[in-house]
Amino acid sequence: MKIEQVQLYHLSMPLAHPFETSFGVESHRECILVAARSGGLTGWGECVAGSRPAYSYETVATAWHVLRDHLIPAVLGQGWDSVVSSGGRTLARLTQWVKGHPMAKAGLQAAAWDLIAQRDGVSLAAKLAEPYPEGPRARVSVGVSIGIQLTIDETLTRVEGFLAQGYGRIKLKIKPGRDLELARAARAAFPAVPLMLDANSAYTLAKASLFREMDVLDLLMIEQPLAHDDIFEHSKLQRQLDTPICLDESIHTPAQARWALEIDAGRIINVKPGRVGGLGEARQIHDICREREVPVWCGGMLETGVGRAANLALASLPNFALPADISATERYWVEDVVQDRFTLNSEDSTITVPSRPGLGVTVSQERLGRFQLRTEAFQA
Ligand code: OSB
Ligand code: MG
Repeated sequence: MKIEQVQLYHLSMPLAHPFETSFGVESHRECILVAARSGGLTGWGECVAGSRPAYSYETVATAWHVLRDHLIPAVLGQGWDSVVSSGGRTLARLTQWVKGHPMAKAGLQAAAWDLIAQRDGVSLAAKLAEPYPEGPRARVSVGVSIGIQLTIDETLTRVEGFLAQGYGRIKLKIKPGRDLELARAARAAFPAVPLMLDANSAYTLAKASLFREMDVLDLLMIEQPLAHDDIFEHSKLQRQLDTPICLDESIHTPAQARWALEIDAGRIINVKPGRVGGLGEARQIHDICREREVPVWCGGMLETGVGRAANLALASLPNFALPADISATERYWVEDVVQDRFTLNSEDSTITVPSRPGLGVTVSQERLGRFQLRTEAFQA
């Protein structure tokens, strides 16, 4: 396979509801879509870097630069047989010299996965599941991630709304000053609901007692309580808690996943292809955790339908054992950039994995035109 042309689209899309985390509020989501052309096929990938370096150091601007000046020139016109591993010439080998910038790499790699699945006439889920005899799941168990609201009551009202829609797992964002009281109120209002918190790295180990007080609330997990680049202090905190810590921001490579598990820095890993450099690396982390009987789940970055379809394919693999942050289209977008809309199967809190060849969604050229801030094409 040879990529003959790559086109980048910098998009800004209005969110259906503003999303607040411990690092700020977003009313629009910026991202880059990557279209890779080969032999009459077009593969699509989403680069989830946003407008500000708050979740990670990458932004649309850094990712655009790294894609345009380094990653795309490295792959254009070069032959490859698979995206990762399986011997032969891999696409990953062409870009592995680039240090860091996982979101930029993951966007390009996702487009390549779509191409190869289309070429073979199989769904992306089936392509990613090739190493596993049991194959991909047809439906993925999902939950919803609720941003910080103005008041605790408002949060509870939103939880109630999502439960009524059929979501079976609720994640609440917390920040200093909006944490223990919120968690207690949510547990009191919804005693039996699978509930978890995400701190997005807003605390230090000095706040360990706060998390110890949460231990009685029967939380599914506490996601990324401490610094974005830490595993050492997470291991000190995990030692003091029964509630599993889930690592998000801290895990960028399969090696880091191994190190974190080895020192018990957490007992669950949130896998996001963008954070770890691609679907191939995400699958490797899945495998590392599976060997150690550590469950993983697929996180979200408020993706468009392009990234959402890829995440559903990833989350269909066997060790994605906990509900994903992959909610229905309407939770994010009034209008998505793809024509397809993902809906919740409310009877079992799942979303059906696309089964058409490749990603299984169709990008709307009209909406692409309307949401794009800029576009640039690169030829071999
Ligand atoms: O920490 O998981 C996170 C969104 C943007 C950046 C970071 C995170 C999130 C979410 C939203 O929690 C998950 C989703 O896409 O539904
Ligand atoms: Mg998180």
